[in-house]
Amino acid sequence: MNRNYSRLILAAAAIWLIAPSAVAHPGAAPKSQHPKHNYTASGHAPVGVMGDHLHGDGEWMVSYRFMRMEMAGSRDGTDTLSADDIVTSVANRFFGVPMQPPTLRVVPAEMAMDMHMVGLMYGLTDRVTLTAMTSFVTKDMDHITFQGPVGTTELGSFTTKTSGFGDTTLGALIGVDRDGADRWHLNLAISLPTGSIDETGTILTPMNTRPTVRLPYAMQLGSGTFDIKPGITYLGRSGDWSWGAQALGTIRLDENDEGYALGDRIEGTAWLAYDLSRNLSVGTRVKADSQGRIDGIDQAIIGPVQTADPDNFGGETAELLFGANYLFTNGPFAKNRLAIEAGLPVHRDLNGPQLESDWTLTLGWQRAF
Ligand SMILES: [Cu+2]
Repeated sequence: MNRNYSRLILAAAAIWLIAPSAVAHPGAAPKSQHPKHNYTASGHAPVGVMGDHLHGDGEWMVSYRFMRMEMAGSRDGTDTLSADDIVTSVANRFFGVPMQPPTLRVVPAEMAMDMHMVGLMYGLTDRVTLTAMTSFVTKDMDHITFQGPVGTTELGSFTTKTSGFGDTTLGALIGVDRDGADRWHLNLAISLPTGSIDETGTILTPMNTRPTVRLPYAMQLGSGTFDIKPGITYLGRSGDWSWGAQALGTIRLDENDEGYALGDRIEGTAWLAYDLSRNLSVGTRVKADSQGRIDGIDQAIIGPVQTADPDNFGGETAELLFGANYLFTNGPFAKNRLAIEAGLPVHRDLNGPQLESDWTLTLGWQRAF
């Protein structure tokens, strides 16, 4: 963590701590000006979209999202690679370092990632909503180790596991055009490196030893860098139909303490939803994601495995998702929202070899006050 950025944290924290009390709320300000879209299930985008809606002056929202992603099998570009392909044909970038074989010898087979995300939103004014989000992440990766420096004889398998807090995002949504059927806002956020980047685990080497080492990039919990996340969001509505689109970037401001920065990223998404009732909407969404390779290298991450090579990171993916939103409007659960969204990959062009995603699932709960 670069100390020069401690001011950024302080500034962001100050906005959060001071700004709400600095804005006058004479008495209990009426919230009747909130347009109808805040009070239908489709007033919020599919639950996988972040920073999709503004809140009215003085309104709070807390949210919890659970996201699971599962990956299995490897791919380089758009071609799938078997474990045998990898250990016979993919060069080990660390060959030449003592004990490092010429080709890869350890192959990731599967990975599961769970993220528990807790978010807070606050309507500073009708035009500006502050956002904060942090997460708790669990990662599990299963590997196969092949015996010795060459050949396709399997020696055994092992699993590495990490868990802890991920990075934390503080930001603001700024309404540009908030009236009428078409609405626009800007997304501005910074990501703070609260997630660990020096997690370790015990591995099985091709020489049948079991050392504890720093785990590869994909098993770390945070980026280790301060990132800025600029974006723009569009929302439209006509009758029972609503739609929207969002573009969001992640720009790493520096390299982290271990000497690298994850690739910059741009994500674009567009969705369409239909109101079955005021309480229930169903929707579909496409999401495209492009991320660069890792810039730099962590000298402590080394091994005959694809995940230890910073060039095997990022790529282009597209996903097709389906989901539903439910809004309680009456009774003791009024103002609570529940949502689900599941996605399948439709395009994966990876800087590989890299594990490829199989599916994602997001469940969410939101409550406004
Ligand atoms: Cu909200």
